[in-house]
Amino acid sequence: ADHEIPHISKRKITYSTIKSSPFLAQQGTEQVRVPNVIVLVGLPARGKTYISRKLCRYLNWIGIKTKAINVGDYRRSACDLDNSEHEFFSPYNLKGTQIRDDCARRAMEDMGRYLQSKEGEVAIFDATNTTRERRQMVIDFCHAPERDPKFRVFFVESVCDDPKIIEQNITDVKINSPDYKGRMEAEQAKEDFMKRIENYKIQYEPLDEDDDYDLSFIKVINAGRSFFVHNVAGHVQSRVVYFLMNIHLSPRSIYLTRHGESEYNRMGRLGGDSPLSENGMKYARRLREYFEKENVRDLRIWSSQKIRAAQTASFLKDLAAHTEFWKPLEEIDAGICEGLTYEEIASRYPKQFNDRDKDKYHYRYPSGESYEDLVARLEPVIMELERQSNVLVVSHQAVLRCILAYFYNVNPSELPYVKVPLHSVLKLTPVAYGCNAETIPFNIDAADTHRDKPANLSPSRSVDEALATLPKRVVGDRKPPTSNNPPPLS
Ligand code: ADP
Ligand code: FDP
Ligand code: F6P
Repeated sequence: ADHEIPHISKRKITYSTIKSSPFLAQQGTEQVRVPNVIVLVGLPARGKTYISRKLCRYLNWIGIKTKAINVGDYRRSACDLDNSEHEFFSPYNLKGTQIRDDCARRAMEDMGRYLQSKEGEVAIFDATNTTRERRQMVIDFCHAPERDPKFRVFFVESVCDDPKIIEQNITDVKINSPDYKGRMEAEQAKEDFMKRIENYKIQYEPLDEDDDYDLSFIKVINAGRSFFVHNVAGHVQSRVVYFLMNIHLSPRSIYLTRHGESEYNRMGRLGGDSPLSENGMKYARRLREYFEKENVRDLRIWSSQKIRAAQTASFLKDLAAHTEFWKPLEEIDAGICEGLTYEEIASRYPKQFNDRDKDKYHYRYPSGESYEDLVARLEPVIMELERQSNVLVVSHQAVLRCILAYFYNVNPSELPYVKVPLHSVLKLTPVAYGCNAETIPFNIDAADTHRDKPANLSPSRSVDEALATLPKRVVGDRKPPTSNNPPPLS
């Protein structure tokens, strides 16, 4: 699996053994799904919850059903918040230690139920797990005799000795947690949290290449400056490693926009390769003015290769450090429906139109694509977005829905209905556990291309019922044409 590990300059990567083994285990002649457990390890304020949530979002987005379980939440609901001060976390506090172990056990049981229910494929166990004894408890649970197949365990340890990062994490996140918020002043909370860390340090046993030789793990050192990867087994683990090696914490913004309005947008026609309308050209010019003012350092522009996107991006070219035209950023391929309007599809292919409304995420246009296909096509784009600094993506309605779903954790049934209007920019800026989103509308007329899910999903519905949520058309007759020949693509 070496080819799956990227070369990242400026980062030190040490590989121990990387075993290649399939996601599905073979039992007799039958293939069985192997549940995976990802166990976080590390002192408090090392980004474990951040990593858990981000990984959870990514795995769900690529279609691997994942749940992150935070043991801190169990502790907060199990006992009085007065028990959140540093004394509670001392290894010499027997009652505290017992409560923490009980919480970990209850969280593990919930995790087991989730993985056993077949609802879940991966569980992320987010606690400090700083002692070998605790880690052994998790392994014993995952490898319990009654489990068939056993849960595959992968440890992700975050090691950080950079006082600036730790201080920042405490200020940004910890003092605002329910443990402290409204109960203590910021300075007092910071001081208490530092003492909590000292209490965990007394017992901390980091993962070790020799002492933990049989375990599978990655150590993320100083927020990704270097990595130690050991004994990776299986598809999920190798994807996790690849993902963790690509994410970074440097401040930056990601700008997303659709191309300016196209001739086809005005006619309500899907796909094709038509040029910008007059309004679309106006938007491209205004977009340039916006980026002149934004003055973004080392801006990279990634545009779809379609004419309408390339035209939009070309207005900005000299403001960017680098402009690239990516095939994977092209709009969903509507197959036999390319160039048609929704009205034409509803009247020519009523069954196809109905099937798409019933399950828009999984529906694949004949000779074309589904949203699910799009997500698979966009995975390298997301990975590259994670690696890069400031980026502007110029793409299309369906593609941007998929990208937004990754950042906002939108589930597959809602993803194809995310609103991405023409002539506006969405600016995403990462903060603590998620990202801030700012929508910048440009107030330039544009066609509305968003069609909501209609109420009537019956296969026997009329064309009018199928078209009940049709957006207002700018140009052309709304009635379906009588001819069966689709119009030529421009
Ligand atoms: P923990 O769960 O370890 O107590 P948190 O996840 O709550 O810590 O800390 C969140 C902060 O950690 C975020 O502000 C984020 O910027 C930072 N962070 C994310 N990844 C890492 C990492 N690998 N090392 C150190 N800090 C990180
Ligand atoms: P968090 O809430 O950030 O996830 O500070 C450690 C802690 O942080 C405590 O809240 C929680 O009790 C603990 O993690 C869970 O781990 P342990 O079971 O190892 O204590
Ligand atoms: O109408 C503009 C457009 O980008 C088409 O090219 C594309 O087929 C469509 O939007 C995707 O949106 P939906 O999946 O809602 O039909």
